Amino acid sequence: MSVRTQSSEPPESSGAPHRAGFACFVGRPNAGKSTLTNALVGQKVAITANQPQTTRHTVRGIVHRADAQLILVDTPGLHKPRTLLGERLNDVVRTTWAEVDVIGFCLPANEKLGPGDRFIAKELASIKKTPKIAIVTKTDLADSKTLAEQLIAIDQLGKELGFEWAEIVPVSAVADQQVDLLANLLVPLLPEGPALYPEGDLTDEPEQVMVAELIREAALEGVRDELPHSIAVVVEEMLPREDRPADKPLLDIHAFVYIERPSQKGIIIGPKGKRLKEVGIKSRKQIEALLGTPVFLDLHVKVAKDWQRDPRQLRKLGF
Ligand SMILES: Nc1nc2c(ncn2[C@@H]2O[C@H](COP(=O)(O)OP(=O)(O)OP(=O)(O)O)[C@@H](O)[C@H]2O)c(=O)[nH]1
Ligand SMILES: [Mg+2]
Repeated sequence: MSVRTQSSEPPESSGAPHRAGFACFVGRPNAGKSTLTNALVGQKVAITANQPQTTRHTVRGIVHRADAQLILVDTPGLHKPRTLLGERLNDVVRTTWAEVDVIGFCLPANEKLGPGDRFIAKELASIKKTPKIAIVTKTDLADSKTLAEQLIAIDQLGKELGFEWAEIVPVSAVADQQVDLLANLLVPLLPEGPALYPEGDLTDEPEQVMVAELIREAALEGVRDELPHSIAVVVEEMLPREDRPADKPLLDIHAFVYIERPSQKGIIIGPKGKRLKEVGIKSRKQIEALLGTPVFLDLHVKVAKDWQRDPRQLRKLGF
């Protein structure tokens, strides 16, 4: 077993061929895939939340280095689907595996391997040609004994399924431990080639989608049970306000927060609209930081009955 625990040398700036390619992060919901993607990119390109199934589509984050361009494909957590949306998300993940140069399987350090992890590992075993790195996430939440046991269990899991991990890397995205090392280990597994995205692009997410995601992230905070899954956000319009002087621009953003049942409306809006207002303030700040312009955010709540199970509604919401 080779476990990486030391920082490796920074990449040589000359001599080595330039590499460019794709690495995807897979794992159970809530394993820390999106947080790790953001840490590697150095900016928030994917929203995160302390709830399973936060990510609902693949998000590409781009890491630019002198020696390589590493494109990270953050995928929705793989899980047992209970709705049509869940099935769609799993399909997205499996399609992605076939297209990437290396797969990073994320397993939290502070949770024992479970049936969900084994299920994913088994599927990974069938993808023979693609190198697989096991990434032990959230190491700041585990003591050294727990971490050591986890590393052994993961090594064992590979052996049981008849393959060897290309690497096993413990990281903490939150404490910024070994995140650079992970990048250094992923890069050599990419094919040689020129950059695939323009310098400076950190993601290929359209602005409108990023804005909707930031609103959804704010709306997810503090909601429980089934409600997180019921929330979807669509930005209908983003338009610069007319009649504004050039040095005082304002961007009008009109967005809808969708829920599945009328009974959920009260929770999202809160007493006297307090909660929705907070969601608006919080996400507006993030949107302004992202777009670099003052924003007027107009948020409305709408019911899209049982949208997670309805093919027509799913299409309307972009799935
Ligand atoms: N302490 C600690 N928490 C982390 C770390 N990485 C992620 N988390 C937390 O774990 C939770 C889930 O993180 P996400 O990045 O949203 O997980 P995910 O795997 O993308 O989840 P899905 O999109 O639902 O599949 C969030 O509350 C994160 O803040 C870490 O390195 N340390
Ligand atoms: Mg995610």
